[in-house]
Amino acid sequence: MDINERFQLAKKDYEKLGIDVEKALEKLSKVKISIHCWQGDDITGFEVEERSLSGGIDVTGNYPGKARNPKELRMDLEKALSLIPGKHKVNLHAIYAETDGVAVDRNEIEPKHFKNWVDWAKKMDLGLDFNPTLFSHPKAEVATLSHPDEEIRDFWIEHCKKSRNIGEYFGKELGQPCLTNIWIPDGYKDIPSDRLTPRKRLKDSLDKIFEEKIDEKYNIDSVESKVFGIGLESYTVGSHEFYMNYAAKNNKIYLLDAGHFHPTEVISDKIPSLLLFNDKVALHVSRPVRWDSDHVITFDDELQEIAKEIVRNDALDRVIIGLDFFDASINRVAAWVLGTRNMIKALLFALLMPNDELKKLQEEGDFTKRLVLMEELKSYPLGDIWNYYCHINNVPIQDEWYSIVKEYENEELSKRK
Ligand code: RNT
Ligand code: ZN
Repeated sequence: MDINERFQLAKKDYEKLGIDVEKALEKLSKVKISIHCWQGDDITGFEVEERSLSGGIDVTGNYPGKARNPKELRMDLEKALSLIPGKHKVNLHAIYAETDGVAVDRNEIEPKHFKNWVDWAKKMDLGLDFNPTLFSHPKAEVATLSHPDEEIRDFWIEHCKKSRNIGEYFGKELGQPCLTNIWIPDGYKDIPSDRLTPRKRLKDSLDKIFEEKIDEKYNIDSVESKVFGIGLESYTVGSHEFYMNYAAKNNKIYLLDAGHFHPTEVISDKIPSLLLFNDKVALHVSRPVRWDSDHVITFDDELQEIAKEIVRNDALDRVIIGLDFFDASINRVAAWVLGTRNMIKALLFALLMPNDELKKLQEEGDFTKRLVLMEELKSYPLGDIWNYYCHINNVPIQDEWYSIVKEYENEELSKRK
């Protein structure tokens, strides 16, 4: 039986549950995932000065083939994108500026340093998102936007302002808004004697950063919270409550990273609450293993729950889905492809559920049938619908994409020293 025949049969199964499969695929095709560029080079970037990764995050592994320059990074992204169904966005960090060998400090970055990315995005029909980089820099050793020294704070405020202008440039050039996301590593290793003052300074810095009004047609802003980092175990200035309140009061988007909460706390449960009070919510979908380890996302329970909360609350256009994982112990192109395909597949899984029926069962108190249906759906022929979706989007089905990545590894990645 070929892909089409299997699709037709599978469709019948879902139709019995009242699901319109074609409509689900149509919806899925409109979803853009923001694919983070930093999986390709272990968050190294292209700055002229050699700087090691800081900020309490870590990339482990030394699988060969890490991208060493913009040309390689874009080439690797192109390979990954050719194996992922749909049209998406690429998420950049400020450290991916191209400055022609000239040292340009973070407070001096300009749109022109991202022209190559924009030209490439146009050629590839991609959107771009952006992040100021407030780590891996000598001025970020102690703190950034909450630093006690005003001069250092101003440096980082300027960096964030410049970043928003770059976001605006992306939006204008590419005809779709850029999400510019602020994450800072500020915090303390040990018990603080004052939790309020650094937060006051962060609040004040953010107010300054957002003073300039930028048309939301071009740039939208988000703020990302965290609970701890390596070396910052006891206190994080930009905590969950801090940013959730800041975003709500200032009309900014709150960004939930799946790895930034306590080990048994999940972001899926937070999505509906945020949707009730905000027009938009942003995500960094990641997979924490015992800590914020940023493993490649798998098709696990939490990924499915995240997708379900987006889909059944009809929020595919209100939840901005970004990915944030970085594994250097496996083929980096494979990591991108696998993680992004899993995200899309999880959305498809959620789209192929009788969500109205399931809600009704809960309202009626029929928890037995609710559980039965949710469990049985796990072995419905999702794979046949997924293969068909890949097929009509001209990308390989099942694990067939892997041999293409392997070939790319043999011919390209393995030759990088
Ligand atoms: C760090 C945050 C942040 C970074 C990227 C590189 O814990 O998740 O989003 O991963 O900005
Ligand atoms: Zn993140």
